[in-house]
Amino acid sequence: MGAPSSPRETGSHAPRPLLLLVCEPGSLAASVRSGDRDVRTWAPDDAAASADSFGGDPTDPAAFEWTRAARGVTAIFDLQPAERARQALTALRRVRPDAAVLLLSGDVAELDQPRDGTLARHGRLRDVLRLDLDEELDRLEAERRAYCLREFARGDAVVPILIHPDPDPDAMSAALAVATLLGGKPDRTPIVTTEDMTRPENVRMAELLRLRVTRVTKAELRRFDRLITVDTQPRDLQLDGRPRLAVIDHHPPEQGYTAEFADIRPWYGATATMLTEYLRAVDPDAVYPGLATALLYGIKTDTDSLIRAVSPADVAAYAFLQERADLRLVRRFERPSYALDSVRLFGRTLAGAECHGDLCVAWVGDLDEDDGHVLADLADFCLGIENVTWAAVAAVVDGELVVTLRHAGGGPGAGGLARALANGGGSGGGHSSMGRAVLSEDRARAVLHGDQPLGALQRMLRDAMTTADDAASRPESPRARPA
Ligand SMILES: [Mn+2]
Repeated sequence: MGAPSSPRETGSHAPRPLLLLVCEPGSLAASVRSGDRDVRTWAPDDAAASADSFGGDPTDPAAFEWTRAARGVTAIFDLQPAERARQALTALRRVRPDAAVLLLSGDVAELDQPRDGTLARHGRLRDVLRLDLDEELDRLEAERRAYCLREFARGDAVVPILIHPDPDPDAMSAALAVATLLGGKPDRTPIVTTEDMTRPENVRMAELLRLRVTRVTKAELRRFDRLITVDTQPRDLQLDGRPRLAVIDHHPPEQGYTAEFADIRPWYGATATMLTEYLRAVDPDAVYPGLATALLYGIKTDTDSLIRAVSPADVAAYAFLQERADLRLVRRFERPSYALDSVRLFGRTLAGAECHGDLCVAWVGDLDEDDGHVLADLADFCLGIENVTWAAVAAVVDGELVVTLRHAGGGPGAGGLARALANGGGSGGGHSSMGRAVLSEDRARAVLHGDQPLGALQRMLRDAMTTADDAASRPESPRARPA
């Protein structure tokens, strides 16, 4: 008998994870339904074969070979005797070490491996059908992920946790959660980044939570044997498969690396949500108030207070964290504390901003590298101007021309425009609503050679918008780091 049909697509999301039912004939397997998973039932004889079933000897890994490419695999085994169930468990894990497994075999004492994503339950399938199966399996899957991540980290004395440059609250809180999950020893699991934080509220959050984020170079990162990347995927880092990687992220999957452990869920609003699930599954008490506060703030900022790109999982994690978080501390993170010089710079820049139709362009002039966040704040503000759906704020930082973009609307948007701007020399990327382009020193000089930087910027942006529209029908190039 051949392999069953591949999991079907659900909307714009990735294929759904699989739920395998490996039960003795005559059980109630056919009556199992799952809201979140595609169910595939083991049918030992060809007569029962269908698109939703699979055959083969379940104690032989070959029977599970077809699940190798599935997004996620969870299994329920109800086989007699217990020894046979154990062999089936081993066979499945040979192909999918990440699979969570619920064992229903009668004599289970020797099968029970607490906290590794294997749950042995007394009873038979009909007993389990009375439970909220999806909830139970969700927890089991999170437990298995946590177990696999811990196994990965056991491989070395020091395993750094890498977050993206200029880290945001989602990245920092998720990294803190990973460190906590792995024992909470900063010397063993230091949190590292390649570029320091610039936004004042992020710096304040790190200070108030006494979070230590160490700046490292790419060369230093490559000296480690193992790395865990959180809220980011490691482009241009691995050489010949080194360092070995575990990747936890909610951005779309990227190419250019191989990971030994990968948990990538782009339909989640925040990586903090994913880590909240890990901790809830293995040790809810490990979510101490400071960590709960950080994770809640991470979800809040990445989802714009649960109104942007939010999933039911984000809402559930938020509700769990709210009971444990210090909400007064969150309000202290959010209270702005701008330097007086920055405020005067805001005033000068806004006074000179020009709006034509739906585009607002503002020119800051020379800007200190540490004040990079000023561009994002100004761009956010300019997008709030009447009739404006595109905002661009530019400055010269360290000789390079940095353009921060905002867009209200869909399509490739700000990220697409940033990529189009970068086409003539530089780097650019971002989401539909936020983008950022950095143009090389030569390019900056060529664009700004006159004494009318605003006019030059407007022309460059209009040209790039035309190119971006043309490119919109082509497949998207790999994303740059989050804006
Ligand atoms: Mn994030």
